[in-house]
Amino acid sequence: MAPLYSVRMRASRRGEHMSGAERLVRQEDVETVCLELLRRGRRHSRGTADALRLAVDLVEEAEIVTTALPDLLTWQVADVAAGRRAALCRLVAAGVPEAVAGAAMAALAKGAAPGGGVMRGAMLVDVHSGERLEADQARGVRVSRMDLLPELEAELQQQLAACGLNNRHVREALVLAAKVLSAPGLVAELCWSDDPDYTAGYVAAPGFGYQRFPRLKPAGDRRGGRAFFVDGRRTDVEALIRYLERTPVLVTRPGRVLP
Ligand code: WAQ
Ligand code: MG
Ligand code: MG
Ligand code: MG
Repeated sequence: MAPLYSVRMRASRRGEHMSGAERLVRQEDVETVCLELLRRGRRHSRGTADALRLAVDLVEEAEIVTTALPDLLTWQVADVAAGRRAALCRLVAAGVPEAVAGAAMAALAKGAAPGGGVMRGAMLVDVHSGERLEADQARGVRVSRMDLLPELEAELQQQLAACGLNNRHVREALVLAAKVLSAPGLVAELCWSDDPDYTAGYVAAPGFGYQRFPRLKPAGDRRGGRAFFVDGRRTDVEALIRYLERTPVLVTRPGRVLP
């Protein structure tokens, strides 16, 4: 395999997170991807950035892990309240106690960072105690060093286009969820976007797929985020965080996209 480079971007405005992205690319694509992320981070639906960071790191080839995309399905929901009820119900089905799932949803709804802002990364929630395990609750755990094998891109875009879902939010969230679901001790993930013009979100879990809900927040709402539910009793949390942040994961196998 040719060497891969991790390319990460984060953009902020007066210290507030605006957008971010993480890719794993071949050497000949590093420049193009840097430029693409620079342009994307500068102007975002959350606001124009006043600071932007780009990081490029060569990835240790021997460390690369491969995984599959989760199967995708959509639950049609009439409104935000129905979407949140359905998401809660799917989290419970995935093994998260209702009280723990409900508390995490409430935290995302009001802004999970201290003071109610948006976090750059995800909350890490113990399914047994409901406690938050991430060291920095303003930042959270930012999953990085993952991407889709370039040879799978066209197939994925076709599958998604057939369901009217071929947009960047879906493609990137699927890849992120693929890495998250491959992590040791991970029970489930809950997400909805912090982009004011994107109201969809999902619940994902190992062996359960990526189950999306078109409405998990009202249009115009700038609050969103992610919660990773973990089995705190049986998981080395430090190792889990290291895996999420550092281990390069390449998605080499497609999933199904259900109509
Ligand atoms: N690692 C951890 N948390 C992240 C990451 C990451 N790499 N990227 C984003 N987050 C967190 C962070 O708190 C953001 O504020 C929040 O998630 C939302 O990020 O239709 O667009 O990039 O199926 O705005 C999901 C639904 C869209 C897609 C998710 O998230 C669909 C989305 P965004
Ligand atoms: Mg983003
Ligand atoms: Mg994103
Ligand atoms: Mg966003």
